[in-house]
Amino acid sequence: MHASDITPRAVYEDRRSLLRGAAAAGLGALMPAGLLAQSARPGVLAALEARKSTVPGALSVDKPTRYQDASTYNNFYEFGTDKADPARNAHTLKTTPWAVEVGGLVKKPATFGLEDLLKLSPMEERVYRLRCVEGWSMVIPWVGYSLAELIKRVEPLGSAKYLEFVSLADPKTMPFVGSRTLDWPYAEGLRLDEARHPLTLLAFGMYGEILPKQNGAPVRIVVPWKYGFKSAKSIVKIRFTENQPGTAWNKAAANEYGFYSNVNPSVDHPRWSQATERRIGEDGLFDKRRKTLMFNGYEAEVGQLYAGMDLQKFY
Ligand SMILES: Nc1nc2c(c(=O)[nH]1)N[C@H]1C(S)=C(S)[C@@H](COP(=O)(O)O)O[C@H]1N2
Ligand SMILES: [Mo]
Repeated sequence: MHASDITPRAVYEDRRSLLRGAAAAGLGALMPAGLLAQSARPGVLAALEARKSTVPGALSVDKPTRYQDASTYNNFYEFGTDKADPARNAHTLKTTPWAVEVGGLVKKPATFGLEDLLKLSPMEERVYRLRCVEGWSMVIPWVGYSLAELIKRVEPLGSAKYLEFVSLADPKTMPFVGSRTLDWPYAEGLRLDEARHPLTLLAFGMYGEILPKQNGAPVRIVVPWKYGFKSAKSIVKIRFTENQPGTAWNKAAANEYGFYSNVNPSVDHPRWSQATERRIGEDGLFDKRRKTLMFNGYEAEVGQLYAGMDLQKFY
């Protein structure tokens, strides 16, 4: 690996925002704890070196969202439903030790400790657009490797058709687990061919550093052509199944959130249009909206997975 293949966080940050961050951190010492949690950046996290991905479509040329925005405007309902809640509350999440149990319809079920997962395959940087079902989007340089690498190791049986991803649900460290918003643990699912697609990422970091807790540390998936909620955070279990698994949002409101949840500007959410989106960090005086693209702009890479399917029906 060449030093030039490694992208440090600094390239994503203009000098002014770095200085602003440093000033906020310095001021923090004088502020009451509550205010500190809201304004200080999550601190310098450990570097996670990665080479640039060569997977087709993996390096969006869109300008990355500022780290400050990507790490403070989050959905992670285990820590509250407000966008600012995860950055404020997720510090209680304990990410070491951590293990991911991989089982179900596989030849070689195994529990992978985080250290082993980190070494399973070389780390790559993937700059993905992430489109939330709520109508906003971000561009985040993730660090990880294709989930397909892990799938290979456990050798799925012929009967395996789907994967279920289960997030941690620990009421002691996740204050809103137990709230009535969702059925806990948070669970998501993919069809096996979707999970094996090289763009489906097992992510451990972002912006060249380990994941902040509010973004799903220590390990999450990122599925860039699907609405953000498909990308489960803080995963502790992956199960291979024959039947389509239930998912947290589908159980909460089946008419609003289907199993597939591919980004699709022509299929509206029952309560709002999905035709446009607001890119976080771009708003200001004018609420600039961008046109949402089919499969979030990844149609060339993933369109064939859905050939012949009625996407109005399988939303
Ligand atoms: N366990 C868990 N995973 C989750 C969520 C959640 O509430 N709990 N929110 C989802 C939603 S709605 C989005 S848009 C993305 C946001 O990821 P980010 O905060 O890293 O941008 O995480 C997804 N993964
Ligand atoms: Mo979302």
